[in-house]
Amino acid sequence: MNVGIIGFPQAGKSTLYRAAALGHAKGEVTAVPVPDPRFDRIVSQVRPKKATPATVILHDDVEAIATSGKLFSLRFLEHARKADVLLHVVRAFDSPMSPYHASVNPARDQEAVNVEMVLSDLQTIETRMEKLQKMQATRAPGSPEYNEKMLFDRIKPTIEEGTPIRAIELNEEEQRICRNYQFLSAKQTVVAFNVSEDEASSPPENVKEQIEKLKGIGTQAFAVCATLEEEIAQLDPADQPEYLSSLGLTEPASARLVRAVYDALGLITFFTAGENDTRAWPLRTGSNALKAAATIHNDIAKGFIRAEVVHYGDYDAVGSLDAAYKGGKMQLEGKEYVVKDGDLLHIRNKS
Ligand SMILES: Nc1nc2c(ncn2[C@@H]2O[C@H](COP(=O)(O)OP(=O)(O)OP(=O)(O)O)[C@@H](O)[C@H]2O)c(=O)[nH]1
Ligand SMILES: [Mg+2]
Repeated sequence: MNVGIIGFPQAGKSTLYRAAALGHAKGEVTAVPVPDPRFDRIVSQVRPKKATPATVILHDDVEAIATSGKLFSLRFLEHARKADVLLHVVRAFDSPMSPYHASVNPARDQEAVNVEMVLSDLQTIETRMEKLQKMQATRAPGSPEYNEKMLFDRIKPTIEEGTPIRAIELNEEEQRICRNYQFLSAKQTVVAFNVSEDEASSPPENVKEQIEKLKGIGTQAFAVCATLEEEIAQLDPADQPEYLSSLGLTEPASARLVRAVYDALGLITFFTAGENDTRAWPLRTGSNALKAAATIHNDIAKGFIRAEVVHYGDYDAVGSLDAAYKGGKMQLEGKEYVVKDGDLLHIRNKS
C-alpha cells in the first residue's frame, strides 16, 4: 500500500518522512511499520522467533507542488497518481527559509491544493470527453465508451462545484472506470499541519479550526511538529515516554499519523500468533476468512477447512491464546466469515 507525501516546497515533507520511518528511512521510499499496541502485546506474550508488523510504504519521491503558475508538474502527477493514499504536509510554522507565501496560512495552503486536485481531475475528464465525442463507439449504448460518457456527463457538474470525486457515490462499474484515471480527488488524503516546536502540544487556533473543518467532511487531519518528531524517532524507545511527557505529548504524532494513513487505506488488521513468526496482516475492511487465508498464502486459501477465530477483546481479557481457547473463546468459522479488526486467526487447512 503506497502513501505519497505531497506538499509545497520546504513544508517539512522529508522531515516527517524520516520521523515516520523511525530513523530507518532508506532513500525516498521506505516500508514503515504501523504502530499497534495490540500487536506489541501479542508479541510480548508469544515471544516468537520473528515478529512482523503490518507496514505501509511511504514515498518521499513526489515532486514538491509549485508555488506559482501550474501547481502540479507532470512529474508530480506521475508520482501522486500512483499512490493509494496521499499524505499532505502543510506548513504551519514560521520560517525565514520558506520560498513561498511570506505569511504562514495553513488553511489557505491546504485548500489551494485541494482545489487544484479537483481542477486537475476536471481537466482530465474534459480532455477525455472531447475524445469520446469524436468516437463512433460512444454512440453505441452499452459500449465502454458509452458508459464512460454517461458517467462523466453525470459527475462533471458536481466536480465543477468543487466536490472531490471521493465524495460522489459511484457503483462498482463506475468505480472501475474511475480507477483507470487515478484521479487525485478520488484518493483519501490525510493532512498533517506542521507546527513549530513551541506549539507541538497546543496547536494554534487557526490550525485547530481547519482540523475540525476537515474532520467534519471525513478527512483525517493532525497537528505535528516534524522536527520534534524526528528527534523523538532517534531516541532509544525506552527514553521516549519521558521525553514525550516533558513535551506534553502521550505518543509520537508520527505514530498516530501512520495509523491514520492505514485507516484511510480502508484496512483492518488481523493477527497470526505463531511461535516462529507472529504477524500483523493488513486486510481490506469487509473481507472474509478466505481472503484472509489468501493474504497469508494462496495454498492456505486453497486448502481452507475452517478458521479458528479469537476476537482481540477476548484475548486481551485473558492475556493468552491458550487461556482464550480453554475459556471457550475460540469460534470455528467458515470461508464467508467477515474478519473483524484485531481478530487472531488460525486457518485449519489441508496443505
Ligand atoms: N521550525 C520548524 N522547522 C521545520 C519543521 N519541519 C521542517 N522544518 C524545517 O524546514 C526545512 C525544510 O524541511 P524539509 O523536511 O526538508 O521540507 P520538504 O518539504 O521535504 O522540502 P522540499 O523537499 O525541499 O520541498 C528544514 O530546514 C527543516 O528543518 C518544523 O516542524 N518546525
Ligand atoms: Mg523533501
